[in-house]
Amino acid sequence: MIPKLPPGQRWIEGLIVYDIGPVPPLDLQNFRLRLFGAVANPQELRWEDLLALPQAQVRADFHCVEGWSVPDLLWEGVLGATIVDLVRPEPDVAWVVAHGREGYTTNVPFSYLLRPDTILAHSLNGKPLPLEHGWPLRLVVPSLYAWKSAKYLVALEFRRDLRRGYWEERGYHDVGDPWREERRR
Ligand SMILES: Nc1nc2c(c(=O)[nH]1)N[C@H]1C(S)=C(S)[C@@H](COP(=O)(O)O)O[C@H]1N2
Ligand SMILES: [Mo]
Repeated sequence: MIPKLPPGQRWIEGLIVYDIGPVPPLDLQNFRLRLFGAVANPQELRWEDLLALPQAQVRADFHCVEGWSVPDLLWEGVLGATIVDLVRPEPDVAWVVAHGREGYTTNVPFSYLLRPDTILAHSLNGKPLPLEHGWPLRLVVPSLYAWKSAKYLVALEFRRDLRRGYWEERGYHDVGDPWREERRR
């Protein structure tokens, strides 16, 4: 497979870490993933609940808005579509806000959560997620710029209206599709 590069991007070998601030420590026993908002069946999943859901693998390139792209990463976890089946969002849900445990947020169009390569990943290239890449769980949306792939994921909030996340409030695009170069709005 020849990887394809979105406009204005260049390939690099490995991920560059970006964090808005220090990340609180976590014991997996205390891990909870809250799935809440405009859904019929809200959830608070423990680590073992997450692992009991159908598991999937996704191979995808990763595109950062700063201009670098990393080819061919292998993520493993639970597909966004599996989460949607579980919580049954109301028909008019249009946005999902992903929350990181250090307070990071990002808004993702609901339709992108259903992409076949969108995954809540606990493993990268066959190993548990390294701490700096989001341990223990990360939302990975390969079809959007990397700031939409929230690390240290602790909640997904299903919304009818747009609530901007950390970078979106600072001028980054609400959708962020690298193929349309949606870097800023
Ligand atoms: N929780 C959280 N997720 C985050 C960020 C963050 O600061 N906190 N930074 C985002 C940005 S701006 C980028 S470019 C990618 C970087 O991913 P990496 O650190 O795994 O390379 O993570 C995104 N997800
Ligand atoms: Mo970024």
